[in-house]
Amino acid sequence: MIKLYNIPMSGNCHKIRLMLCFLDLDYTTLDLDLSNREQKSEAYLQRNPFGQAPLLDDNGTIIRDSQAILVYLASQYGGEQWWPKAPNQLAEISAWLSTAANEITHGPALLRAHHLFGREINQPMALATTQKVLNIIDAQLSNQSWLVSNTMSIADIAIYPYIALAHQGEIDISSFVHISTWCARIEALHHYIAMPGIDMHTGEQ
Ligand SMILES: N[C@@H](CCC(=O)N[C@@H](CS)C(=O)NCC(=O)O)C(=O)O
Repeated sequence: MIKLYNIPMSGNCHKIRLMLCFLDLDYTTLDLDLSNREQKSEAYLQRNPFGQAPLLDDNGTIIRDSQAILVYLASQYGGEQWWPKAPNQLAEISAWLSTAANEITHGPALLRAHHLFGREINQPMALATTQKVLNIIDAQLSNQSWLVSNTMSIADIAIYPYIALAHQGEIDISSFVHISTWCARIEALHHYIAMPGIDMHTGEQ
């Protein structure tokens, strides 16, 4: 059985919870006890030296990092819909995974960490990063339903959670119509699951 080392309030972990559900895979979540710093315990650091979640254990195959786990699940279990063969599509998906790890992490995810968990951040820089990445994503979605090609991919899953949680970082995405519609499109999918803090979006899909 697939085991997901998990933090319930983590958008990075939610990417993996979503992917496992979309693939309809059996899995179990092991919630880390943050109050006892379980993520920094010797036993956990042996699995992930970075001391972070998500971490996937697929019958002994251990993968850290949300983007890497999405790649693993898509290529191992997803078939061509989730892991296309075309090099240009794979490159485009990789570019969005990088955006998730960079601009999304240093923009909306950081603002949420500040407003929800009190993390010290450079707010003007996080706000500027957020505005820029939201503009780019909204433009990308203005004439296509999904971030890459004409079908949902792990690019969408990697970008979605911290956008849907952006209001917890005091960012209002309602003026980004294409993003709001894309969120609603994802939330309408069979097997979609929410997490605390995600309010379902409305919009024509
Ligand atoms: N690049 C990593 C970042 C993971 C990460 O930042 N995890 C946070 C939760 S969202 C964490 O484990 N925080 C606990 C800690 O760092 O002690 C990924 O995408 O998985």
